[in-house]
Amino acid sequence: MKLYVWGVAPNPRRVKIYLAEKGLSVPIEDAGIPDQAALKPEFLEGGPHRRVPLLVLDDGTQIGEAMAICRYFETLNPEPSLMGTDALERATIEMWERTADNDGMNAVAEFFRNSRKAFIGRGLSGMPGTVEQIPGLVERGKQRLGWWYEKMDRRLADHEFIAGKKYSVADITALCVFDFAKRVGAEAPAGLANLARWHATVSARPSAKA
Ligand SMILES: N[C@@H](CCC(=O)N[C@@H](CS)C(=O)NCC(=O)O)C(=O)O
Repeated sequence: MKLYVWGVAPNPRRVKIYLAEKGLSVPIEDAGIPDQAALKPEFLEGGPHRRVPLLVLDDGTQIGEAMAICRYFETLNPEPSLMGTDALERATIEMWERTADNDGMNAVAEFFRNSRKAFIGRGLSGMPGTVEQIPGLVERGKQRLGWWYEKMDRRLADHEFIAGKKYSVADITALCVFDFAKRVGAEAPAGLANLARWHATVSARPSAKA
């Protein structure tokens, strides 16, 4: 089994944090070309997914998408639960994880990929051929991310963690969005006190170093 990642990229980090929380150890390989903003051709040509994270099982089966990989490990290792144990908990965690992915991760990706010279002609991750950048998505991505920050802050006003009383994959995806957005210049506005409190709490967990 091998997990393909890429430097400090935020989507592989979701899986790395998840594995650290579970106490699971998986061989890891960096699929990036050193000192370039691109994945190695042999990785891209190795299957249809063309993105990281990618989990490759011993029989060659490939599992892409961060949450699909987490689901695979969660099914094999249910404890400690990070994806919920009953109907309501599972639905709530999925709701907030998908919100973080859609309105957080995709928003920061819109901002980032459409604004950087390194991604000219590669406006969408993984997609082969030329994908032009769309300048209008830079500002709109930031707006969408701003909406997500506010939504998070309101939710966290009366919930310790995003999905409720327990740390979950919703917190993992949100943390990866928050830290990546800060790194690329789309950080959360000052004054969202609940969001700041939550960020300090989840960042203090040893898994956040992943
Ligand atoms: N929805 C996917 C997103 C994966 C993704 O976009 N990964 C980025 C790195 S964060 C990537 O593979 N980029 C490849 C590229 O830029 O060509 C997931 O959850 O895994």
